[in-house]
Amino acid sequence: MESVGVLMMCPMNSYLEHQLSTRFNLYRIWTVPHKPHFLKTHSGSIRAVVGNATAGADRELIESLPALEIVSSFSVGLDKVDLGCCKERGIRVTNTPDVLTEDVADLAIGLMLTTLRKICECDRYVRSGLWKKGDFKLTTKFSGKKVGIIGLGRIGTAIAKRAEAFNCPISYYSQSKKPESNYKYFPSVIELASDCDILVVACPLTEETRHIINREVIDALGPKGYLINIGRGPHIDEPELVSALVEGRIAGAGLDVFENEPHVPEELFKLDNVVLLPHVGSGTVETRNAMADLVVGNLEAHFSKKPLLTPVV
Ligand code: 8YV
Repeated sequence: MESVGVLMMCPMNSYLEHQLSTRFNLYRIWTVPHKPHFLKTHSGSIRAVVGNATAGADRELIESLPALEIVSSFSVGLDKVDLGCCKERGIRVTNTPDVLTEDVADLAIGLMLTTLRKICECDRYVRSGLWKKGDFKLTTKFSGKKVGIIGLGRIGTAIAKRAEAFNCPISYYSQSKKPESNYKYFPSVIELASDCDILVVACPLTEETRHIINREVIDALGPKGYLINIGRGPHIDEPELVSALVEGRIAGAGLDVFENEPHVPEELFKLDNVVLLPHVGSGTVETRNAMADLVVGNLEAHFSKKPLLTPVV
């Protein structure tokens, strides 16, 4: 397969890069000085694109690559891939489901605990020597809080299971009620937000879920409510969230994702009611290696005409 051209869209993971480079003719687009010229010269030989949550395959890229057969994403979320365009052109698409579910769910629980118990602020308190001047203020209990989850897919379900171990009553919103679930279902996000203490975003980003957290939802969550986002930045109307946090219209937020990563609204830096993480939900060595193995395995399967491991399209 050494002659198969594979185009990687941004630096993602050194193990993945190594595995790809030993099997395929790997092009790293971020190292190319003039992209349009590069694409023109190599378009005939690029048969696969490897993207991730940051850079995928939009219509413009897909249309500039006439030999493209497959897009293999180093992510479970496919919001950076034009799935409609891939379908139209018979281009296969794969992602990395399941292998990252536990890590992302673990991180969601971590965000709930760090946000309510102010663990990061406690750490800053000790490091800055403030403890010598007095005890840390009291925080908010996590166990038993009502957790409302938007999206009861693989990750949402894994979060629910973990939160249950903390005696948290679970409710959820999704497009339709899940007959297999005993959790309380709300047919709208507003109703879910009004009824829970902690609202967690765990659904895919689509046209329907963009800004699913808007001012109305934030106000329904209210001044004692917390918002946790391990989905995608654009799920939240970010300026609305920032003003709600600044004005104390919600109690706090734990955010792993932002609208314009790696840029985070600077107003948040001075707030102690937020925990800010650099999109690390799946960021463990074990999980990123498993994701890389899936990306490579899908490409190998495709180019040896075997069934794909995790096909989406
Ligand atoms: C990654 C993700 O951060 O799977 C997803 O949808 O957002 C992540 O696992 C990313 O794609 C790794 O580069």
